Order: sequence, then structure tokens, then C-alpha cells
Amino acid sequence: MRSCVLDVLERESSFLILIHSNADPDAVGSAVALKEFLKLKNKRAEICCQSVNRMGKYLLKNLGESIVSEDIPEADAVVILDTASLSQLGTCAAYLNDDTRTVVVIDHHRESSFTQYVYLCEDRTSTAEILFDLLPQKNKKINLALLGGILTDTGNFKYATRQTFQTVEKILGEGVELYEVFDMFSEHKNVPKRIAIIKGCQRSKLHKIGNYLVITTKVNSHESSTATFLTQVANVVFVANEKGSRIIAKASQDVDIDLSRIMKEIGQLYNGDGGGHRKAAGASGESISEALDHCVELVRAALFKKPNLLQETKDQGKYRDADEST
Ligand SMILES: [Mn+2]
Repeated sequence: MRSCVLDVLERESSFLILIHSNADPDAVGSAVALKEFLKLKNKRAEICCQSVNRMGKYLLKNLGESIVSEDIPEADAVVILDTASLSQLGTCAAYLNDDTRTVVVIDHHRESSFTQYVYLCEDRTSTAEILFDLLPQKNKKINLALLGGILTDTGNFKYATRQTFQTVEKILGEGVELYEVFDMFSEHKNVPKRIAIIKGCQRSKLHKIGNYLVITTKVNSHESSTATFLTQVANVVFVANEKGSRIIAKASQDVDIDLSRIMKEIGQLYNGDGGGHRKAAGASGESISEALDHCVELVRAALFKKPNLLQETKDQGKYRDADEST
């Protein structure tokens, strides 16, 4: 199938590269690498997708690339990358209607609704790895784009396989340094966010419930990033945004707690609403930034598998010995 794909890339002269909406760095990196390869071949290529996620935007910016979402030029062939179904293409699915054009799909997802096309699917940790093996000619930009996709789709190599590292070894052998790709996703250029996180750390209150560490804090912005940062050291984190009248709650994977229930209850108590997922939830309401201690009490109740301690004030002192609030 690889040679069929290469035949299309050699034969046609203009390409439309489609990737899934809310494109991640694997989709973006694969698309940029393919576009750059086609440019080296003096062919015309445009990347089209409905939207790009935050990490994908970092990659685009660092590689000096752009994508289009409307006014798409005509192309001989369409290449779909890192996408398993038509719905994932979002608004860009419209560019598949012309069935006279050649369509190529390169992907690493198992279940695909695109198998009727020239379809290259390999069991790899990223689409970028498949492209690395496929493209016969590469430059620094291509290698950086692909390594960016590999890095993020493997969760910073957490889910990488031996095959992933073999590909990475080859990329490093072509003159890319590992720090260059980590730098592309660095948050260090986002000064306001870093300040918010640092202030969130400074204002942190630590509550020790048994062996669990719960942190509450307040920021004026970036409460979600602050909560994510603090879950690196705490089991449960509540971050209030004083301006926005909301609280974000996050928990590490090792704690069995349903934060969506806690946030729902807090939202109702403060004349607002709340909910979300078990390990990441939020609530909004009047003066809700005053609710942080309430949140801790609900965590205490949940962790000790007790009914809601808000209604059982007489029991509240029971676990005080274990609480080393600072
Ligand atoms: Mn992927």
C-alpha cells in the first residue's frame, strides 16, 4: 500500500491535506511534513482543517506554517491524515464530495470508515511515524514536525514502543535535537499564564486528609492550567477564579473520587450549577470563591465514604487530627 500512496504523491501535482478538527500535533505535524515534502517536489499543497487545538497551534507557530478553513483551492488529490471518520473532519468533510479526485488516507487508528480509498494504516503510536517511514526525502522542518507529532501522541514517550524509539533514533540521526521539539511545546512564552500559576502556588492552602493531599487556591485567570499544574503534587485541587465566580476541580489518577458530584453540589449551594467528569469538574455561582473550604469538607466526606458532612456538622471535628491545614 505504501507504493500506491507514493504513486499518487508522484503522479498528481496539487494536493489538499485534510486533518481532523481540533487538530492535535500528530495531525498538524503530519500535515506540515507532507506539505513540506510536496513543496520539495515542486507540488502545490494546502492544509485544511476546521480547528486546531492549543498544542497544535504551538507546532504551527514554531514551524511557521498556516492552515486554511475556507476558500479552499482546487486540487488533484486529497490526502486525509490521522482521521478515522468523516465526522471527525467537521466542516472539511465537504471537500470529499468530489468523487472524481484521488483520495489517500494515512492513519494509525484501528477502526476507519475510509477503507474504500487508497488506505495506509499501520499499528503505530502516531501517524507521524508512518509518514517518517513513507516519505523518501526529508529536511529539518519535516523531521521537527514529525517528532512533534510523535512526542505528543505518545504522551511525552510514556506510551512509546520500541518501534517509536527506533523512529526517534533515526530522526535524531538526521540532526534534530530532542530539546528542540520539547521547546516548541514549552509554556515558557506564556507569561500571564505562568504568573497565574505562580500566584496560585503562593496562595495555596494544603489540607491533609489521611494520606491524601488536597490543595485549595485562588487566581484571577488560568484556573484550569493552575489546577493541572498543582495535580502534579496534590491528589485533589480546587482553584477558584474570583473574577469569574467559578471553581475548577481536578484530581490525580490515583484517587477514587467523583469531582463532578462535588462540583454539582457546590454549584447548587451557591445558587449556580456544576458538573463535569470524575477527575475534572467545575462549578459556578454567587461568591463561589468562598466555597473552597466547603469543597475540602466534601472531599473529606467522599474519601471516608461518609454521607455529606455539610449536613453532619457534629462529625466534622472527627478527622481534624489528620488535617494539617497550613
Ligand atoms: Mn494521532
